[in-house]
Amino acid sequence: MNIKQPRLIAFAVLLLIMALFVSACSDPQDVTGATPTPEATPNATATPEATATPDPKNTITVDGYRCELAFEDEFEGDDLNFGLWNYCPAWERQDLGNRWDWHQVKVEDGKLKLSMSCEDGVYKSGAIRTINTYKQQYGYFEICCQLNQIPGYWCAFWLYGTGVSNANGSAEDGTEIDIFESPYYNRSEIGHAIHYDDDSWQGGHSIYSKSTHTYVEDIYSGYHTFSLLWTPDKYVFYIDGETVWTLTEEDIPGGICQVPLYMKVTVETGSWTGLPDADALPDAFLVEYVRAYTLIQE
Ligand SMILES: [Ca+2]
Ligand SMILES: [Ca+2]
Repeated sequence: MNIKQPRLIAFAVLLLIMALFVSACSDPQDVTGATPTPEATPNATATPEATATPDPKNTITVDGYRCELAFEDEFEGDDLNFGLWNYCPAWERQDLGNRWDWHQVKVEDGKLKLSMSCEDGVYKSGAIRTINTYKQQYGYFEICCQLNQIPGYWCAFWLYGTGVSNANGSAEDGTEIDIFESPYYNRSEIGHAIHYDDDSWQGGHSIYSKSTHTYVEDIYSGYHTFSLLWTPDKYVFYIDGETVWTLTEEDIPGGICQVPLYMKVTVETGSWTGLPDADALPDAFLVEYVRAYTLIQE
C-alpha cells in the first residue's frame, strides 16, 4: 500500500465537501431571492411598527398644536353622505333673491359640486351644512377646493352656531367664522371674517364684524386649501398652509368663541358681487375634501 493513499482519499473527500458547499450557495433558488436580506427578515413583514404606523393625515401638528382627525369627507360615491351633511334649507339668502336649492348639490368624480342656476330670473345655488350631524369646539378645519370660475357669486367655508344671534356683547356664546369667501374674482382676493351678536334674524345686521382680504395670485385657478386653527385664545387663518390672518382674544371685544359650531359649505350671490351672467351658468364650486381635526389635550 502506498503511504500517500490515505492522504489522497482525505483530499478527495475534502474536494467533495467543497463542491457540495459551492453547489448549495449557487442554488438558483438562492439567487432568485430566497436568501433572507436585511429588508426581508421574518420580522420585517410582521413588525408592530409596520402595521401600526398612523396615517399621517390622521394626526397633524399645526403651529405647534397637535390635532387629530375627527371629521372627514372626501366626497366619494355618487351622492351626498347624509350621515355627515344636510342640505341647507331652500330659503331666500341674499338681497337680490338668491335661494339655496338642493338640486344644485351633486357628488361625482370624487368631488362635491355646488352649482348655480338662473330660473325665471331667480338665482339658485347649492349649500350644505352639518347642523344636525357634526359640531366641534376648537381644532383645525380644512377644505380643499376650486373656486368659482366666473364673477358674480361667492363660495364659502364657514362655521356657525345658534348662539351667533345672541346679542349680549359676548362672542364666546357663538361666532360666525368665515374661513374663506370668494367674492373678489376680478381682484384675485379672498375674504376672511368673524361676526357675532348677529341680530339679522330680526331685520337688523351683525352688531360686530371683523374682516380682512388676502391677495393670492391665481387663487381662482386650480385647487387650494383654506383652513382655520381655532384654539381657546386665537384664530389663525391659512391659505395653502400659509398664515394669512391671526386674531387673538385681545383683538376681539367679545372674545374667542367657546362653544361648538357646525360647518357650512355654500354658494351665494347678491349685491356684494352683483349677479353672474346667466349665460355663463352653471358654473361650479368643486370641493375635493373637507376635514376637521380636534385639538389633542396634553
Ligand atoms: Ca353673543
Ligand atoms: Ca375628493
